[in-house]
Amino acid sequence: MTPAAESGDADTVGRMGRPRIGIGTGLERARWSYWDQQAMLLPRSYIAAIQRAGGMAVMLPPDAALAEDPDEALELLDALVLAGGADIDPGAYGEEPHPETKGTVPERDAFEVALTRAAIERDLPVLGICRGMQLINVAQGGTLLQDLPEHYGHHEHRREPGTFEGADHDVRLEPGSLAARAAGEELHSTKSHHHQGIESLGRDLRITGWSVLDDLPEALEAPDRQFVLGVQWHPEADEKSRLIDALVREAAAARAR
Ligand SMILES: [Mn+2]
Repeated sequence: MTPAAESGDADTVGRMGRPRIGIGTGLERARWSYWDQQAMLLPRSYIAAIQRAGGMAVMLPPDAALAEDPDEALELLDALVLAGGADIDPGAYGEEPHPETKGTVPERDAFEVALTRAAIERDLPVLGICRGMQLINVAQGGTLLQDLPEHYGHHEHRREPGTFEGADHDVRLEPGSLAARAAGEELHSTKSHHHQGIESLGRDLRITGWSVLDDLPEALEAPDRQFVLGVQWHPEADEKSRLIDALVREAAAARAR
């Protein structure tokens, strides 16, 4: 962490405005008021966590033109968050869907893969959460395990669909890694809700966190970048987590440079 990131945040924000944190939205059928339609959506917890950390959240819906030219959006941003959500279409890593791989949205996948590759290329700070960590791996040519319960014979990474209840296993973080520095500790409790995970690792990435349950990769990062981090758990759902604050601080420092 640079000194600029730790001190003078208020001055920096006053001069520069809040750091702009882009976050890819889901594309899902949703119901509200009288309506039942396709919607671009995110749980409020992601937006609230970015705002609490001092960032301005900029929602990025799937956009075919941006998938062609991601820099048009990235030029406006100081960091990129890849949120949780639907399983990634296994076609994106050259595999057939497992029966438990459901609700895929290839339009969102293609958009976010393009954004992620371009963000890593220009060394924009990136935080991938759950699906977002898997997406960083796929964007870099890695593959996913499509159904952890089949592979490991347990449901500890997602006890009950739709809640984090009971799935709060710990992860071990590599001492000195970005994951450990951002979390502020090397044994970290998590809010977990996933049934897929990393299989083969993508280019220029390193695994720096593992589940204490089964050694499943739970954090990955790009060691030759300032801040490219993926975590398999949900910091936005955990008031104690410092990960999103770390991203926003990094974005503020990058903005001030
Ligand atoms: Mn897990």
